Amino acid sequence: MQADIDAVRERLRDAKRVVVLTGAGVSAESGIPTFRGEGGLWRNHRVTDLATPEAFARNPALVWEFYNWRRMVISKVDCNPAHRALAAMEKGPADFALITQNIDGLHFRAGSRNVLEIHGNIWKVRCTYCGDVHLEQEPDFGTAPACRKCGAPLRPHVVWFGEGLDPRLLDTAYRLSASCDLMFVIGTSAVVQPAASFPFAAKSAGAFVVEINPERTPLAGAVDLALAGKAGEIVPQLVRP
Ligand code: BJW
Ligand code: ZN
Repeated sequence: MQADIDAVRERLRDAKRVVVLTGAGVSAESGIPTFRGEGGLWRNHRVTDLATPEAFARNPALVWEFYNWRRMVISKVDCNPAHRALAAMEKGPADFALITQNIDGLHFRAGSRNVLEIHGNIWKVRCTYCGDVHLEQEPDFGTAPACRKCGAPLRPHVVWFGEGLDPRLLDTAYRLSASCDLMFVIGTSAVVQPAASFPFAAKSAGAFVVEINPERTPLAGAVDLALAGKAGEIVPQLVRP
């Protein structure tokens, strides 16, 4: 493992364009449950069953309760060594971009700046009618919040299953992936599209792709190097002086 880490440190030193793709595993060590691991249940609902437009149409109050609970959890945790190490990586000599599937905002809190939140942000809400988006930092947002502009129901500004990603963000994410020379894929089960295809875009364009995850994922056979371990333990070793 140490030899692999040293080799990656060397690649990082020489890289011109670095892209990092993160998932829920990066926030796991902050105490935020992942989607598909243990803790991927809320009141006996699979979390992934609540993150859908159908669930919101059926029972918006339940979906809001679920998001209020998550906002509460996130408001009480702190970023961890992996978030901080990625913020440090951005300060290195290479062009750097972080594409995250996480909606918790912890990369920003840790100091990362060039961040694409492709699945949205839990601290933003959007009007279901006029589309107005604004920040709402109070964790408990009630179960039937209404738009201040038009009175229509508000929803979390996140991307649910079956919904399209913001086309501009998606385009930027593909462009970055296909033009980097080093990509890190950290803490994602790599099963949710289109994010799971970014590492393939990077690979096809000739990038060296490193995965960091304690579990084997469907990507493992396709990446150049899979580092088996926790993000909070491995990423800081890549950036320490
Ligand atoms: C650690 C660790 C530690 C633990 N250190 N690691 C093509 C093929 C097949 C299906 C599709 C396809 N295209 C689209 C689909 C359908 C669907 C999809 O991909 N389904 C698959 C599940 C089969 N995709 C979509 O619906 C997407 N929409 C789309 O493509 O639209 C097309 C369209 C175009 C035009 C019009 C209409 C439609 C949207 C996907 C949105 C996903 N949304 C969610 C919810 C966000 C809001 C919220 O959080 O509430 O995003 S679902 C959930 O999964 C969340 C996550 O961002 C996402 C990914 O999960 P992630 O981050 O990988 O977490 P886990 O839990 O799965 O994995 C954690 C990992 O961490 C594990 O591997 C652990 O081992 C590891 N780990 N501790 C490092 N300490
Ligand atoms: Zn409105």
